[in-house]
Amino acid sequence: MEKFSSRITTILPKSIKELALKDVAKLYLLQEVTGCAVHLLLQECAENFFQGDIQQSLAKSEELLSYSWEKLNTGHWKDVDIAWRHVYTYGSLLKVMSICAQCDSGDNTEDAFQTKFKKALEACDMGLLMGAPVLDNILSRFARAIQTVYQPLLPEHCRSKTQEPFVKPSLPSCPVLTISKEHEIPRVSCPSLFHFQSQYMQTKTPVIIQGAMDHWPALGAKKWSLDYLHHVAGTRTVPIELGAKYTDESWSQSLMTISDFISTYIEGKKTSQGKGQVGYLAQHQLFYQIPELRDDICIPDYCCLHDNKEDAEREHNPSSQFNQDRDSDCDDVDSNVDINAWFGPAGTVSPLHTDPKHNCLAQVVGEKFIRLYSEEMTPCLYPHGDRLLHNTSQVDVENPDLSCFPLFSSADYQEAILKAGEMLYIPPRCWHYVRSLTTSFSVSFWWV
Ligand SMILES: O=C(O)CCC(=O)C(=O)O
Repeated sequence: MEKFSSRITTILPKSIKELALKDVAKLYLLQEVTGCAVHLLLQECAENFFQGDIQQSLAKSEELLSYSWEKLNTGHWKDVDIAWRHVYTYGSLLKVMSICAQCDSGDNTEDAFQTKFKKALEACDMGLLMGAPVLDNILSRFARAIQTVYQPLLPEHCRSKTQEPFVKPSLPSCPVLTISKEHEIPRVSCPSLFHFQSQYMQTKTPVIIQGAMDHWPALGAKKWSLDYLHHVAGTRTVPIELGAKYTDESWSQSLMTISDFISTYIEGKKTSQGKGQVGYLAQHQLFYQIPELRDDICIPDYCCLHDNKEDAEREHNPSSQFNQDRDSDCDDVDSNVDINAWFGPAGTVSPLHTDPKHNCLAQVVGEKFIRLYSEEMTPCLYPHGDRLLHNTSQVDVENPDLSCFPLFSSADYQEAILKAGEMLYIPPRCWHYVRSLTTSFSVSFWWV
C-alpha cells in the first residue's frame, strides 16, 4: 500500500504537539466542560498513537467516541457544548489515524485493506457530520486520500458504463402545473450587482435570475449525473430525511451512503427498504464535507452584497474606497455564506417556512415548484405555536384546510417553476414552499 502511505504522509500530524490538544483545551475550556477524565483519555490516546501502540489508541478513540456520542445526543443539538463536538472530532481523527497506521503495517490482504478503508472513511464522515472542524478540516483531507484507494464493490447498476438519466419525468399522479401571469415570479437576466442590490435586496423583492450559473462546472464540464455523483461521492455517508415532510409525525433521519440513497430513494432499485417513502438529502453542508463537489459550483457574486443603502451607492461608484474594501470582503465570502445541498427524487416537499437570511436558491438539476408569500402575509399563514416550528406554517399549501385556516385563501402570493440553470432570490423572512417536480439537485446560499 505504498500509494496510500505516500498520500497520507502529508496529512498525518507528525507529533502530539501538531494535534494542538492544549490549544483546543484552552480555547473552549475543554476540561471544565467535559471533565478531566475525558481530557486525560484524549491525551493518552494521542500518546499511545505516537508511541506506536495502535491497538490502545484505537480502543481509546472508540471510548472517546462512544462517550461524546452520548453527550451529542442528549437534549437539543443547539444546546450541546462545542467542546463535546471537538472531543468527537478528535476521537474520529485518532480512530482514522490508527486505522491508517494498521493499513501501513503491510500484512493485510486486499479484502482486509478495503474493510479498513471503509471503516476509516465512515469515521471521517461521522467526525465531519457530528464534530466541529479542527486542524484545517483535516478529516476532509483524510477522506479525500482514502477515497483514492477505497474501491467498494458497487452494485451492478453503479458499475455500468451507461449514463442514467438524472431527471425522471414528474410523477404520473401529479397534476400538470400552470402558473398564471398574475402570480408569476419575474425573471431577469444576470442583473448587475448594483441593480440586484437596489431593485431586489433592498426592496425585499423575490426574482429569478437567469444566466448566472452558466459557467458552473456542475452544469458543464463536470455535469452532475447520477453516475457522476456515484463516482465522486458514492461512498460518503450523509444524513437523509425520511418522510413526506419534516412536519409529519412519522418523519425521521437516517445515515447512509450517497450510493445507497441514490439506489433506494432516487432509482427505487431496492424494494425492501424505502418503499413508498420519500428520502431527501436536505439542508446539508455537503460541500464542506466533500470539497470535490464544492469545486463544481460557484458562490454567486450577489452574496458579497449587503442590503444597506450606502453600500449600494458605493457599489455604483467603482473607484471608491469602499470597492477596495468590498473586494477584500469578497475574498472571504466563502466563510460568510452557508451553502447547503438539497438532493432528492420527485415529490420532496419543504413545507411553507421562513429563514432569517438572504438566499439564492440555485437549481442545478431538475425542476421545482415554488410558492412565496411576503412577510406581511404572516397573519394569514398560521405559523406553528411551538418554539421550534415558529417559522413554519401549519397550512398545507397545495391542499389547505380552509375551515381551520380561513385567512389563507386571502393571502397574496407569487409562484414559479424553477428550472435547471436558474437561481431564485428569496429575501429574508419571505415565506417559501418548495416541491420537486423531478429528480432534483439544488444548492442554497444563505448570507448576511
Ligand atoms: O429546496 C427545498 O426543498 C427547500 C429550500 C429552502 O427551504 C431554502 O433554500 O431555504
